[in-house]
Amino acid sequence: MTAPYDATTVIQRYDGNPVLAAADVPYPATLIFNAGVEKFQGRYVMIFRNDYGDDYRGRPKAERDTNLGLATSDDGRHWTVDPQPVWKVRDQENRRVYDPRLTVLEGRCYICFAMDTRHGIRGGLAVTDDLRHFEILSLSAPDNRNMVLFPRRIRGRMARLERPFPIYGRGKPEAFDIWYSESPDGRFWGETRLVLGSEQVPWCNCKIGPAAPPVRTDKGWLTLFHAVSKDESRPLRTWHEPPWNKTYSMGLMLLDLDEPWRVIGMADGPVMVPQAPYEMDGYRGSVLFPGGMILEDDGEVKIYYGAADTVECLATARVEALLDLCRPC
Ligand code: BMA
Repeated sequence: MTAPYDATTVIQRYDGNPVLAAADVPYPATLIFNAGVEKFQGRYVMIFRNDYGDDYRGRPKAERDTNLGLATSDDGRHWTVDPQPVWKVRDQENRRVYDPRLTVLEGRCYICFAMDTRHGIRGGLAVTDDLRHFEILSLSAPDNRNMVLFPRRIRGRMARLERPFPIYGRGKPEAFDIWYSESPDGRFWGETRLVLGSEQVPWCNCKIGPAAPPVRTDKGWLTLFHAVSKDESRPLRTWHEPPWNKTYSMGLMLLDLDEPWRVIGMADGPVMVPQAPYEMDGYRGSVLFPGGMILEDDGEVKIYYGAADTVECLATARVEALLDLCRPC
């Protein structure tokens, strides 16, 4: 699959990719990916997923585990990892917390995450003031994940995008969609509405899901999403079994500022597809999984993404160019 226009002129990969990999982490680490990134308390902060305890190269599974680590940076490119992981959940019911997304709202740092439990996958929201202690505000009913919180209230309420997985009701497997909900306090969620159905993304044949928390511009909420195409006749490079055949690309849409469940613009095709060696080859090759987007004062947009479920990368673009890609709809 290729982009129908030269997306490489709009979004540029950072020459120093990956920005974070297992070798940069001072505790047991194997796969470092799917990070949330924000500017908080005067610096860039990243909370990343670390899958460890095995080499993930297809041997019989050893003691696999997941924790979340913290990295900080002055320029968003060079990162220093804290000496210890900052969050891990493992008890009788809850198996792990992963895929964090960060949003600063009214001076506090919120973290959306997925939680694997014995009874399904739950999407959660927690808040932290020091990036080391996390107060869980809510956990959805299963199955739901890929939640992202808007950095401003909408109609006076907290607002999020989310991706439930309706396995019986959609008529074909993994036709999952992006939804919107609101909450007065981060604990109670409702007013749920459909934002984008996977069938509205003609260049993917499987599921879609929220990526980075939306970024506010004068024209609307600039919103990345991930979109998955599956081709069983084309096994992709992977370190794991069974054969892997899902390509994760980046889509881009514009949501209405006041009614963000309304899509007002959309890029015609993927704005970034896996191409670089570190995106094609890894635990699950051909995966781009964006989790952070920062709009700088000078109009540069930094996009942070997990590549091949193995490393964390950076790409940049101009905000005007991204907005131009979003055709009115
Ligand atoms: C999704 C999640 C992500 C992962 C992606 C690609 O379903 O599990 O954590 O990055 O698949 O493997």
